[in-house]
Amino acid sequence: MPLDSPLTDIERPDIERPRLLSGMQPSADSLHLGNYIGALLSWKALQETHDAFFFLADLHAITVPQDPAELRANTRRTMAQYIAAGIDPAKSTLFVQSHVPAHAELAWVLNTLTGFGEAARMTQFKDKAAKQGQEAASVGLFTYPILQAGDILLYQAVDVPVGEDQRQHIELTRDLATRFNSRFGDTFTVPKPYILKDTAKIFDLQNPGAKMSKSAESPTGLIWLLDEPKVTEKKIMRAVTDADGEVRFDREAKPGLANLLTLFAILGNRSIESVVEEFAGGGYGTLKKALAAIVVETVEPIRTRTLELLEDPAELDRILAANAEKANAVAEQTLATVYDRVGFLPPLRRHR
Ligand code: ATP
Ligand code: LTN
Repeated sequence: MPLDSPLTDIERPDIERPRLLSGMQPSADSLHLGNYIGALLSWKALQETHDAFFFLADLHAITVPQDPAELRANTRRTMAQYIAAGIDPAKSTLFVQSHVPAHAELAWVLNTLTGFGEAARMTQFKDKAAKQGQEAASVGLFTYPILQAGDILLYQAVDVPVGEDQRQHIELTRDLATRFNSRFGDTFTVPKPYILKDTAKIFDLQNPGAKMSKSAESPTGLIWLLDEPKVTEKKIMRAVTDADGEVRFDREAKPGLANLLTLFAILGNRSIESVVEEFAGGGYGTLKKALAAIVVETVEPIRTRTLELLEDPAELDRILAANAEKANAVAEQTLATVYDRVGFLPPLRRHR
């Protein structure tokens, strides 16, 4: 560590409220029920116990082609859905990634510490590149996990709640943090993977072998948070089940029904056993009807609140600006330390 370093005061997370960070890409105009259950519900609970930072990963979104006007609109809409779903900008720091220039700046430094082979092992890149055709995939898509590592390390986050598919990116983040710390002196908190339980995984209503995902082939298997109640009801009533008609939980043999029971239990805040007990002996139709009512009860207030928030984009932008200021204050401090540690000459003044 440089002994003459003027920047040794690294902000460390408050142990009482560990620092937490997570984000999603604003790559659709509505979030779906899988995003709500797999991410937003747990984020909402975690903001009570953690010093939480949640952001919209717009820098990540452009790693695949985006229409500029749509990206801008989707970013506001997704942010409105975070707030409508209960992420409170007074409790959590809620911001847009591109409003904090340090993300791109730290990513550059981390790029120089990442081995080419190391990056090439990331399976999400392989999957996404295969979808587009290897030749069409951008270098940005290749370095996506390094940008993600920077997101996490800038805030000295301890906990990073993500789905199982992101585990490899968190491992890379840990490796890069450890590498930087041993080469340049203790700078980054090494984050812990905080993998959300697989029980929170929601499957496609038409294709229950696949997770509910915005890149699904058909929209009928997805419940969008911004769907009208009638549409939601219809999608649930038409959900694929099986022919034996017996209400019991069996993920392997009865994946469609298992998904409906999981949704019922999570949104109704009860155990799967109690749902099975209540509906055993009845047909799937009765279960679906009751489930549709619970889903609408959950989703409708989110839809209404989102539309309300979107009526006042200036207020939304004001919230984002205030939160970006909080995020920038933390991120700038880490970045300044990193720049110093790698040996950059201090600028007389930062140009923003
Ligand atoms: P894509 O189709 O581009 O992969 P997606 O709809 O699967 O998108 P992501 O943007 O990858 O969603 O994920 C955002 C967040 O939502 C992540 O935290 C992820 O774990 C969670 N999530 C996404 N789909 C589901 C699902 N079906 N069940 C539970 N959680 C989910
Ligand atoms: N890759 C993540 C989104 C994401 C993220 C992050 C999550 C970008 N940067 C930092 C946690 C921490 C995804 O696709 N779900």
